[in-house]
Amino acid sequence: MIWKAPFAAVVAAFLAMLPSNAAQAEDGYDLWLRHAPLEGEALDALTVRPLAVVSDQAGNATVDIALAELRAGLSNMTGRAVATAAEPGATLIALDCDHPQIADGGAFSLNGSSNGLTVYAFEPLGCLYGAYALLRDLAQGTPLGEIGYSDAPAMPLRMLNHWDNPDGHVERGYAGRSIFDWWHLPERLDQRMIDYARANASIGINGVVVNNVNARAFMLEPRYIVKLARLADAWRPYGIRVYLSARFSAPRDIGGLPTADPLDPAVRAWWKAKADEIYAAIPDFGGFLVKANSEGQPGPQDYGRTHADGANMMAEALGDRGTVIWRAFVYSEFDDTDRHAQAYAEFVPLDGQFAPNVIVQVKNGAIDFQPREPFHPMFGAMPNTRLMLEAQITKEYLGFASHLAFLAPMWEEVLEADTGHGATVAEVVAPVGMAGVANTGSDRNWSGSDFDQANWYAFGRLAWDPSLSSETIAREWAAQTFSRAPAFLDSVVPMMLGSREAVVDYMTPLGLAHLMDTGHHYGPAPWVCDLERPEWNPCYYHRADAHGIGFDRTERGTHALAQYAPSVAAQWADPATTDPIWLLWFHRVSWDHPMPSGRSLWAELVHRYDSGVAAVDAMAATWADLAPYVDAQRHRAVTENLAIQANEARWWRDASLAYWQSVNGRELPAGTPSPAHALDYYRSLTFPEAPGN
Ligand code: GCV
Repeated sequence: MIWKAPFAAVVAAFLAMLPSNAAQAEDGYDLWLRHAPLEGEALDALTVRPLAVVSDQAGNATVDIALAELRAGLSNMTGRAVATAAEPGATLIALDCDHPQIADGGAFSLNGSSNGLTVYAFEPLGCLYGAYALLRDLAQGTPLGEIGYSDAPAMPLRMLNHWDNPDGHVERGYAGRSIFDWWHLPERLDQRMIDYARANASIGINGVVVNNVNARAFMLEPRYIVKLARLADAWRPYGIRVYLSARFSAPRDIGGLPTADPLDPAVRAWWKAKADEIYAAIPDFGGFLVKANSEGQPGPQDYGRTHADGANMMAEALGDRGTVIWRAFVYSEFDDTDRHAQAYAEFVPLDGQFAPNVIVQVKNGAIDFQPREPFHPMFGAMPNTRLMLEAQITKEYLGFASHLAFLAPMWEEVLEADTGHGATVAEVVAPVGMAGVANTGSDRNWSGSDFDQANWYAFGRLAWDPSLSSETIAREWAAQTFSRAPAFLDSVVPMMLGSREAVVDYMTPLGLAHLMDTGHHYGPAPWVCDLERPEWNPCYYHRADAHGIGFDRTERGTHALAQYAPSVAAQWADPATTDPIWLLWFHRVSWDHPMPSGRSLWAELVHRYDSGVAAVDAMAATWADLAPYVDAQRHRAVTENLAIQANEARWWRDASLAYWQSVNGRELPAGTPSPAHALDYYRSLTFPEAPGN
């Protein structure tokens, strides 16, 4: 076997030339916490001397997790064992989790010294966050000696909302079944529950609502409280508090009362007793999330009471132990005003009436998580109410799990928006927090696709620090998840940053919205005009006819624009000066309307659809070139998703154009390919089995 040694040497030399991790097959389970082997200066800095990770507070559950994470992460990155006690001459990573000069709430400071680095924090959770931050920096290839800064979360509440049902189905979930195995809890706690907490803690998530806002009352029963308590115990060391979506009619549904009227003393007593029962099992229970009087859910209006009456009643039951998060996502089929205006109309008059432990949770836009929406006019309009932002991480309206759409630019757009009330959206919600509708599921890669992990990551990072740029987040995530090679990052980051705009272009360009098919929201159906609830019809939103297209929300139309502060409304009042990305959201214009590009509206619309399709083709080409940097398994998975996306982008473009042509009778601009099929074909497609419905 004389050839073996040289052959092995040649293989080793060849592998060394390849970008890191190219040879290892990976299934995505490790998310951004892979801690891939370092090289060069970053490796030298950690291996020049023996490495030790220590803390005087070892023995505290949270500190122990921080120590274990650092030891495992450093060992993976350096290929060396990491000592658990200080040794003379060692590089020492120390955790000081009892430091009076650091603020509470998770703040930390990373301080380098000649013999290593100390993570200072006021409390163990700060040390845990500091440990994850240190690992994040190292995993991106930053040499230890260059790391030194302080950080603190900008928002107190950084939470995920799961739309997971107790039977394992996830509403708007595209990553398999629910990660919560309620059936086997409390006896069996899946390892995934720990890995999930770990992933969340690594990005600063500190609250989880475990069940769907379309809630089942039985999840408040004792048999579920013990299950929840097991989860709470498992997640506590990771700094995560559990919350429950509570069905407002629970006193009637499971409590044996004839009513759920929030002003009824028996109902109030029922909620108080229920809260006491939960706190007896879970002393740090976070509180209730409530969807009331929305899409068929029960609520205080069923009894002629207001949202404030309902929220305050539950807040009284929790007392200073917890928080009621009351959703502002309300609209009614019995209200014929513009759906856009209904939440503001219901909630803004209640400003100042909510109890101190009530938070009103507002979706980023006034309709429903569309690929692009202007910020919700409630932000800034309720100065005496604690408002929290709700974003959707799962891509209900952005192509499910198979379309690559990095959502940080969408959230950045909202967070940076100036409300005209003296604050940006980020500034309005910073004292309270952000919630993201989770995209996790039982799929091995958690999110249904590798790139959807980036949205989970980005949500956490933005909730921690809304001033982070999408580019920074994309770079961090891609370096940790795939490869830190500059050539890879310089290519993949721009691809990610442009990906959401591509979806907007091929689905709902120029301010169009809600053109997805009914119920499951998969694929285009702009032709749907006959659903019983008017505001569920795509036609309600596009209002296209032979003369023009778009929703007039100016004073000539529904006047919903008036809900924005005057300086903001002024930007969107005139179609001639409205940024084209919002044009059809606020205006109805003729197909010949002149656009800033010099094209007519019709030509511009076609151009945008084509741009969206071309952008997906470009993403696929970029990704193909990146094969040397990514393990074959994940590279192939992304490639296959991009192929689905390329087909579906064309489907969206072709079906939409075929429909618009049937309405406006216009030819496509010269040189533009015709839709592949006639409109009837697109209309005939049905997908009753589409996931997440
Ligand atoms: C949980 C949209 C979704 C629903 C979701 C609702 C909400 O309407 O399609 O699935 O219900 O928003 O946010 O409550």
